[in-house]
Amino acid sequence: SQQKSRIDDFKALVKIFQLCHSGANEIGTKLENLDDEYSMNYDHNPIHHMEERMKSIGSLIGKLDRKGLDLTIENVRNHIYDIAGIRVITNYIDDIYRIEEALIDQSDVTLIRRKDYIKNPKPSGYRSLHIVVSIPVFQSTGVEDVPVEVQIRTIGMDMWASLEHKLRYKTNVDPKKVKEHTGNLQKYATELYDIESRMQEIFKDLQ
Ligand code: 0O2
Repeated sequence: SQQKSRIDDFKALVKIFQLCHSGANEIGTKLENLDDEYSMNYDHNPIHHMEERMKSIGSLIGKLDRKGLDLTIENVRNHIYDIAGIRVITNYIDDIYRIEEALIDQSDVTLIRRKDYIKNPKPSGYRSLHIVVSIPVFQSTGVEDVPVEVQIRTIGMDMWASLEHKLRYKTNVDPKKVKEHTGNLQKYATELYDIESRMQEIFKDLQ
């Protein structure tokens, strides 16, 4: 019946979330291990900290809607890669690419999508490296490959994105002020990038 098929779809969606969560755990462990190894071999921690999040159902529906798609298991499987997301905040700009390379070089990790908003910042000024990797998750019933989105950015890029996100989603701010803040934030994104590049040079010089 229709009721049964809806319950089956719901169960399948919960299963996708559980698999993606396990995938994020696997990737999170790999990233922690890479940071440990760097710290031991090079006396430097590329990772400042990490944040893990599962997409909310509201945000999932919103994304499908923006893509003109219904909430079906097929559409979630084929079009949504960020059910599980890990944000990696690095100390320096070079660390972003170091972490990316060391992660995708691992034999069980496959790069399935890459957007470099550092080389090509968004018009807002947003900078970050977004990669989607696929990782096998081993279960009692067999193995399944699942996607995990990894956003890698520096402390400065993260600080900027948090403030800009706040501005973007505040609805009770005077539109004139929003315009002014938006313009300033665009400028500050470039300035922060310059400062972080110069600080990296000092760090390299000291290493
Ligand atoms: P949530 O709920 O955390 O996901 P796609 O995956 O390409 O189909 P999209 O939305 O084009 O969809 O992906 P994009 O733009 O590569 O990455 C979306 C995420 O990047 C956002 O998550 C933000 O976390 C971040 N982001 C992208 N652009 C900006 C920006 O201009 N400013 C800020 N502060 N963050 C940005 P969601 O979808 O908002 O939320």
